[in-house]
Amino acid sequence: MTSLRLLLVLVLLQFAGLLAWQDYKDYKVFELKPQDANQLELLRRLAREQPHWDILGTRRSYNESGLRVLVAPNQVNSLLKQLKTHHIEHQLLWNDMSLLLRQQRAENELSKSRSALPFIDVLGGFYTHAEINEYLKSLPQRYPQRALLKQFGRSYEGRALKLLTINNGDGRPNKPVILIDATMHAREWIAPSFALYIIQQLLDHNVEHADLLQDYDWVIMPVVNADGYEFTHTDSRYWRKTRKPTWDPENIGTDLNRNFGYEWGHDEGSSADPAEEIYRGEHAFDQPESQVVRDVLLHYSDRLDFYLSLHSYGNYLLLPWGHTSAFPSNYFDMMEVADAGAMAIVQATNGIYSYGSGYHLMYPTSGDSTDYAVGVANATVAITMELPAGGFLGFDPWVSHIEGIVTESWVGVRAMALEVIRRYQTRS
Ligand code: 0X9
Ligand code: ZN
Repeated sequence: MTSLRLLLVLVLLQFAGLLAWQDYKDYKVFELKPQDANQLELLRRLAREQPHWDILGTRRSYNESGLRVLVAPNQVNSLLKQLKTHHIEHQLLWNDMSLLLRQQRAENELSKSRSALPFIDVLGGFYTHAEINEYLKSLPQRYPQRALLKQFGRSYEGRALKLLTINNGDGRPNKPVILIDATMHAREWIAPSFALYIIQQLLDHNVEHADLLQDYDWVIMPVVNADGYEFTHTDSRYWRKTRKPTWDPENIGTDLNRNFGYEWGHDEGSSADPAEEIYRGEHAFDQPESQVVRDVLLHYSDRLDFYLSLHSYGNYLLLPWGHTSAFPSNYFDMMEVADAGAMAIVQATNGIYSYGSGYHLMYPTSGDSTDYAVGVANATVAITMELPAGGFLGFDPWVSHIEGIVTESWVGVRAMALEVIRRYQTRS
C-alpha cells in the first residue's frame, strides 16, 4: 500500500512538473573552500556579479566547511574557469539536483498525506501557504479565549496575510507584545515550520508555558512572503524574493528584507539591480508584504518589547544595525537576550549559535526589518534568527529533520523570551 501510494505521488508530481516545476535537471552543486578573507570577499563579489551562480549564502561558513554553489549546466564552465583563475579550492558535491528535489517532494507529499486539514502535523511536513492559512483559520474556534486571527493586508498576488495573536485568556488587554514573523525569504522552509511549532507550543502547552503568557501577548505571522513561498512549492524551490514584477521585464521580485523604510537604499547591503537577490525595490515599502509587516510593527509599537524575524540558515542571532557598523544605544541589553538564547541551546543540544550585530557577523544590510523595528517602530529588542542549515543547500532540510531543528530552536526562543520578560516586564 505504502509503495503504491508513493508511486501515485511520484506520478502526480511528474505530471505537475510538466506544467510548471523547474526540475533543476543537471544543476550541479559545488563546495567552494575559500582559504582566507580575501577569497571569501572575492566569492561574495562574484556572487553579486553572476546572478546565474546561486552562491547560496556567502556567509562565513557552512557547518564550518565551505560555501555551496548551485549552478545551471550551462554555467559550469565559466564558474570553473573563475575558480581556477583565483585558485579557489572546490569540489563537485552533486551532479544532478533534480534527483534530490524529486526525492524531497515525494517524502513531503507522502508524509503530509497522513494528516487531514485543517489539522496539520508540523513535524511531519512542509505546508503550503494555503494549507497554513486553513490551519490558522481553525485555531480561534479551537481556542476561543486564547487565539485571535487577524489580517493586515494581502500579497501582490492577492493572498491573505494572516497573523495570530495568542494570550492566556485572562482578559487583560494590551499587554506588552512579543512579535514573531517568518518566511520573508521564500526558500527558507524551516522558518514557517518553526513559527507553526511555536504556535502549537503556546496553545497546546499553555500551562507549561504560563510564564511566557502571564504578562505578554504573542503575535505570530508564519508566512510573510506568501507569493514567493507558494512559488517555491509549485515552480522553483530556491526562489528567495517576492513575485511582483520590477521595472526590468527580465526580472521578477524584490528582497523584502531590503525593502523596509529605515536607512533604505544604500548600496552597501542592498542593490538597485532587479537581477540581484538583494534587490531593494524602487522605493522603500513598494511591496505589499513589507507594508503589512510595517503596519503590524507600527500597530504594536507602543508595547513592542521583542521582535523576532525567523530566517535560515547559519545559526546566528543577528542584532541591529545592519546598515552601519555602529551599534544601537541598547545593544548590550539585546546582547544579553541573545546570550540567554545561545546559552540555553548549547546546554540543551550542544548547538552553537553566534550572536552580535548583523553588519559585523554576517554582512551589511540596508532596509532590513529589524533595523526598521528598532529605528522606527520602537522595538526594545529585535533579532534576526538564522535557523540551522538542513539538507543539501542549507535551505532544504528533509522532513525527518524538522523535529530536531524546531525543538532545539524553541529552547532558544523560550529562553530569549524569558530574558525579555525578566528585563522589561515592569512596563506591564
Ligand atoms: O540577508 C538577509 O536578509 C538575512 N540573511 S538570509 O540568509 N536569511 O537572507 C540576514 C539579515 C540580517 N541582517 C544583517 N545581516 N545585517
Ligand atoms: Zn532569510
